[in-house]
Amino acid sequence: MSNGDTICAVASPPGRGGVGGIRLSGPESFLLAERICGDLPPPRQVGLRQFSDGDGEIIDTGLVIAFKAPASFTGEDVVELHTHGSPVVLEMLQRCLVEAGARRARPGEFSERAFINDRIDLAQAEAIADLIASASEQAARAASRSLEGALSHQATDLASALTELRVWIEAALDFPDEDVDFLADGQVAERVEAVLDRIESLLARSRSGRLLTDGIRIAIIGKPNAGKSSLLNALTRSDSAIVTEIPGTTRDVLRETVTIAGMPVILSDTAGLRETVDEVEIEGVRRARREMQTADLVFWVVEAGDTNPHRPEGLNEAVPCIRINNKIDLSDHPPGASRGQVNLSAKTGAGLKALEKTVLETLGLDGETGGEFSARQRHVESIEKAAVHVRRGLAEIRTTGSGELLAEELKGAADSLGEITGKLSSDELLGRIFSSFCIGK
Ligand SMILES: Nc1nc2c(ncn2[C@@H]2O[C@H](COP(=O)(O)OP(=O)(O)O)[C@@H](O)[C@H]2O)c(=O)[nH]1
Ligand SMILES: [Mg+2]
Repeated sequence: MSNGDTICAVASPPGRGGVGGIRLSGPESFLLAERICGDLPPPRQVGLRQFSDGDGEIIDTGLVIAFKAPASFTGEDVVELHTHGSPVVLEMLQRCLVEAGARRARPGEFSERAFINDRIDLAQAEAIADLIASASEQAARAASRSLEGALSHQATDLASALTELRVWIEAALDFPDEDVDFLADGQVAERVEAVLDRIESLLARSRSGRLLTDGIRIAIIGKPNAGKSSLLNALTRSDSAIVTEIPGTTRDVLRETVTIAGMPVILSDTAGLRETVDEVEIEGVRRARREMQTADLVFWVVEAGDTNPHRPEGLNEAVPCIRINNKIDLSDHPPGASRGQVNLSAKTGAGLKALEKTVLETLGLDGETGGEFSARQRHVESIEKAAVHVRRGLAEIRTTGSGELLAEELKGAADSLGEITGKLSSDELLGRIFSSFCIGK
């Protein structure tokens, strides 16, 4: 990761548009930009300039802004050139910059430099990518809050609390002659428990945040003819899935993206679960099972008249499941939700609103705290690891009374949380994260 050179990239999306942008970052940024547009306006002020190539021929007229290090996105000297949004103009200008000595940036290299120069931490850099990629309003708002540091601050606060606790315990171990043996008197366990509560709470909220970033994957499963495809169509307000009265119509997994109360949702309609000799259907059933095991949530669709349906085999205990009693227009069930079940009619639409509400409740995305900040699977795993360490430490102090082992686990937990902000991340992990960004970011 050399910080010495000056990088440039088109920062606007590919294709034509009203405005296009080129970004430069590094020690030579001002010099290189001056070659193209003459003198620069004072830092952070917009200047209208003509952009010319190496022979002095005008390519375009546009706006230029310079940012003096360290008060810039990357923490280095940065210049932004705002041109007309023509891919040809942008490429011509970029070629001039490269001929003058700039290097084309790798994907995510601007964010990487911002991270290296301590302008943002790793979770914030990821939030920029997630904000740009956000598929719904809630997801965008959540990513924006993570970019402001909502996740980072909580992870950092918890890591500090763990470290403080560890230092306190280590001090007690170093001075064993004190009157009170506080390691044995339950005080320590109480304090560790309090921190564990906070970790569990952050974990739950990060799981919700992860759903916003990746989209909530919901698998619709059930027996043939229960109305799975009809439900998909009702929720997407389309006729994407083929609906017939012939059992076994759906054979492959069909995915559709919708937003439910502002949340991005990826619905998958699957083949009805049944024993069959049809080779295509067997594969379809296999795919349906895989889908329900990897989903974030399962819609188990049954016919409302079916009073004692068999719970599908292989339903992963860890995946929450909402039982949907469909076709209530044919029975006398009232529409609505009760006890994790929802009565509805995919045909008339009665009860669909109650289903949407139940989805949010089941995933903890309702109310004030739902979707507080965006998160990634990587963050969820780090917090899970931290919780495992703390639980192990707690068991240690309760069974063996060992303060040393508890202190060790608390250190492990704080280190795991440190991975979120990148304070303690390997170069390999950093490389993987930044290279998944787009160029110019
Ligand atoms: N009356 C009524 N019929 C429905 C409802 N939902 C689905 N159906 C019918 O049930 C049959 C099977 O529906 P389909 O969506 O293909 O079921 P799948 O096999 O589970 O995908 C079709 O004839 C649908 O029109 C409903 O809510 N009410
Ligand atoms: Mg179907």
